[in-house]
Amino acid sequence: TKQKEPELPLFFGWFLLPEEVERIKCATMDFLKTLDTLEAFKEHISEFTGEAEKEVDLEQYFQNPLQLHCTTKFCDYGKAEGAKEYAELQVVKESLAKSYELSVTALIVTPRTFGARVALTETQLKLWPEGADKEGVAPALLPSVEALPAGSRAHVTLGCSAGVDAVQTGLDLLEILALQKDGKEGTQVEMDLGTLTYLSEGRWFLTLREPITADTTFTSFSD
Ligand code: 2AM
Repeated sequence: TKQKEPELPLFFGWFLLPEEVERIKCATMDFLKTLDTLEAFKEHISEFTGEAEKEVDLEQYFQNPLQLHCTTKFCDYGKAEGAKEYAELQVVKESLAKSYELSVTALIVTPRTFGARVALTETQLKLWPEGADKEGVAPALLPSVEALPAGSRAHVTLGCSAGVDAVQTGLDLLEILALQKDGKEGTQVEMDLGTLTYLSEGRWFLTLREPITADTTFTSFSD
């Protein structure tokens, strides 16, 4: 008899431990609370609300994801390209259920997403699939993305605005990194947590003075 193929998960990734989730949520929510009170932010409020005078409560604007994590490979139960190959990698199999410390070096806010940029270590990069950075990237952005170091897309989605899918966070991050590389930074504001930079069209990037670390477990997830 033929053996049944092992089923593939929705995705693989590093999942923040429950006690870490609270800590990260507190720190990042404090940032959101401050951001929407800044004059620099208010000047560009229409990029979030569509109207110049309207106010926005960013804490309400973004809906929280259920479990904070940094996706490595989106498998879509095997429908995604390269899913099976990834699941069968020795390094993936060996790393399941192991602990990893992720380092968050920046936060991004756009009209669509709120996310944390993750700086991967050499060891963590071994779990980052080849070509993952450019998957689903618009052709116009591809040359800039290909010029970024591997793992540039690594992030934790902290929230999405109504009707936006989490996959957008990585795309927003790449767009911001590409604009930065081209020297397209606008207004800069010094905050307690670090330097906040505006990058047009409602895109904000906070470079953290001190990285925020978070303990995680590498595992697969299926709904
Ligand atoms: P995220 O990594 O930005 O949070 C389940 O949908 C998870 O897989 C989410 O965490 C989501 O985004 C990620 N995801 C969904 N579709 C994806 C895709 N096409 N490519 C990469 N990641 C995807």
